[in-house]
Amino acid sequence: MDFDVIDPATGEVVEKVPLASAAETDAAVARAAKAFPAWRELAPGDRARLLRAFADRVDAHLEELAGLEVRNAGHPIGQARWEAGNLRDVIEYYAAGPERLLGQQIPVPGGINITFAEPLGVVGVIVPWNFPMPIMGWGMAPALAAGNTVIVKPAELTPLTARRVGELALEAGLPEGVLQVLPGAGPVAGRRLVDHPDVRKIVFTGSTRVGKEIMAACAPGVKRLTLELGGKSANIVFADADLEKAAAAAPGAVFDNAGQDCCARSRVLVQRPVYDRFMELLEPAVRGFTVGDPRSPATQMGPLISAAHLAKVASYVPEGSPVAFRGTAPAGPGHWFAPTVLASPDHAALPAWHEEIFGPVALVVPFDDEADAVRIANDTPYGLSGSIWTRDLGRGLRMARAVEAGNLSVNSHSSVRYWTPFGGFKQSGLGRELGPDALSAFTETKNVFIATEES
Ligand code: TXE
Repeated sequence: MDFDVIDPATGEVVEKVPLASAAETDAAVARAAKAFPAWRELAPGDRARLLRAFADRVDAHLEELAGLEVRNAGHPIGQARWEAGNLRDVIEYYAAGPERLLGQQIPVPGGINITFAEPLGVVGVIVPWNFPMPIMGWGMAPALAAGNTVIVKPAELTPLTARRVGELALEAGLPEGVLQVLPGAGPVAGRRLVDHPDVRKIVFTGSTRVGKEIMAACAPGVKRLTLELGGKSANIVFADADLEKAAAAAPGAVFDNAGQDCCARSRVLVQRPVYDRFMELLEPAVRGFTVGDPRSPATQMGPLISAAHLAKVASYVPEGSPVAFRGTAPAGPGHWFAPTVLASPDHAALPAWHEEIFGPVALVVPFDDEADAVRIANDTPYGLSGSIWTRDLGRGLRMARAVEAGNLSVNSHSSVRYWTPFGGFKQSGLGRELGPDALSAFTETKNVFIATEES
């Protein structure tokens, strides 16, 4: 079966991409299992060299990959370049892994005790459509570095960059079967990877609903699993903050990537004494957010990924919604939705307050003090990111410790740096990606004891 890949900015079909059947998925797993022993046994320096060559190959094709993502996902070109660069950086970062994957020698009585970091085998990486290149890299690169073979299943809507990256890996010299990219439907190819007994680990980024299904499906085989799921993060602005900075950063914190970001700070909490002033500063920043042609370097926000997703986002802002102000967006064709800020004393009654919208919609609410802000911020099943704006460093740290989320920033809205761990509390996920520890998420620790006492 073929899938129509659509340019979200125009609604036009870019290409028809064949989707893998369950049998084709099984064949890919067989190829990955066959490639595993040699990849695992490769001298660490050689594995590192191949990964560096892979990163170089991506680097040489950054502009091509960014352009492909503009067409496939509607991302503004500046953002798409960052995404391709992030993929290269992540591969390069983990290319240092093979030579640094160390075991331990632990002193024990009666002998010598050694631990080994053993690769798992075949790893399935199931990728969503919101950041196709970075998220592919975060799963694939440490898995390969640790000596596993990998099958990447991109989202149905966004297979184009992943497919090209798979070709670049082969051009860089990665042996056949070490990295395969398998465009396919979630319930067919994705589910087959999850159920296949020879796939030893699944890395999944996507909706909480499918994440829970996958977690249940992994249980019978006790399959290893990393999950990156949804979010409903808070952006907490205290009265003592640099309000100009906080208000200037707030639109990007939720409207970047058209809000299709699991870290989007879609709940903006503002301390009561500065609430009105903050709204005065926020309004021009939202109205001035540049929405339009993703090919223009000046564009800050592109279209939503699909017509179905546009309908879902729009359903959170029905007629009569408490819209404080909105930005602008092209009328169409394409899947456009203007940046929207809601404000209501009855915010808790709105689905937009509780559910992940995954679109450019923010809700602003006042709070009284630290305890109030913590209570509101933590009143969600999610726990991925959040920001705290204050000039009081003690308060910043107190709040960062009290908010139940995996990635907090103080006086900033950045969440992702590939050198540091990324992942969620509560229903936002399981395990961590990126940073030095992600390598060990792709190994089993084996303990070996050698008796040395004479019998
Ligand atoms: O995600 P799905 P969708 C959230 C966001 C969004 C909503 C729905 O709120 O609006 O999820 O997005 C594959 N077995 N996030 O429907 O369905 C699928 O093919 C195995 C947050 O696109 O979860 C794709 O490759 N795999 C999120 C991937 O899972 C399955 C990013 C994600 O698709 C499968 C994306 C199955 N049964 C959406 N069903 C984040 N954390 O950033 C689907 N897939």
